Amino acid sequence: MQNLILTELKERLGTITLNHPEKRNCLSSAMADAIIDALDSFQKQQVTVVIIRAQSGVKVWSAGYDVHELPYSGRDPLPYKGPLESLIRKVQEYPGAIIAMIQGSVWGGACDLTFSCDILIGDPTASFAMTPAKIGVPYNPSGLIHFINILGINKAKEMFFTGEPINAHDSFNLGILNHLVQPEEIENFTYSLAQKILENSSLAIRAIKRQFCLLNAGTPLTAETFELIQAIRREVYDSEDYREGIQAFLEKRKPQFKGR
Ligand code: YXS
Repeated sequence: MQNLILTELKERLGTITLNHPEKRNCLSSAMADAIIDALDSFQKQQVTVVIIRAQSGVKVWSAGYDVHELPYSGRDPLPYKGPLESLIRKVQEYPGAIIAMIQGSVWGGACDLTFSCDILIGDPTASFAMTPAKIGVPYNPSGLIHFINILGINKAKEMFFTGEPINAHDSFNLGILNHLVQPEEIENFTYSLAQKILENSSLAIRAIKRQFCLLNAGTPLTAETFELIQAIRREVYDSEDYREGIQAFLEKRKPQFKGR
């Protein structure tokens, strides 16, 4: 089995490179587990900064969740303990800075992954498309909060309702990208920013990141609101449209949604 990711460690700077371009670096459970294991290993070695990237020159940074692994019907497609959600929590809880270095297009759950990183640096080939509505997936509250926090609710709604990519220039203007740099500069720029962080107190960075994460987690929900959200989501992933969305993707055709 090929290595789905490549890892590198130089002093306290780790790098994880997505390495499955044949399947557009889609976030299969195997890929998610490999990234989680790499972060666990870096954490044991007290690695303070981790860069997550794809191979140079790819057109697709990651095509998002592996559609073949979406449950066909009747089960939550994005459960709390699912591979994507576990990976996103691992990134958010990692006791150090995680920088997403983005070249190429980012799709679906991979947007949520990058948005959960601490700093995003992209080149002009970077773009972000949130496509659950194209497939018929209801998404989930913890994911939606990430997009509201970064984009504001209006742009977040447009991103989810249209499923259209946001290009690099607009991503920088919207605050998705911390920095937009030329392809030939992005590696040096990212690594020099990482070095600046490495010069600072790792204890302070860990405490500050934890506070950001707790403050960013959104307002508490009442039990009834939480149950209502689950009922709203179940109506969708129990629907014919959900099954049609997955089938259409697998058959490489446009879905025919019927609203039921
Ligand atoms: O046909 P083969 O075996 O060569 O495999 C093809 C694709 O099936 C595969 N692939 C994927 N497999 C599983 N899950 C995926 N998300 C996925 N994306 C791609 O990779 C091989 C090459 O794909 P191909 O021929 O389409 O490449 P391309 O260069 O022409 O187009 C690249 C993309 C990314 C524009 C295209 O692959 C695409 O639109 N992929 C799906 C992007 C997407 O909608 N992702 C969201 C997945 S669902 C998800 O993330 C969440 C559950 S949610 O929906 O809630 O956001």
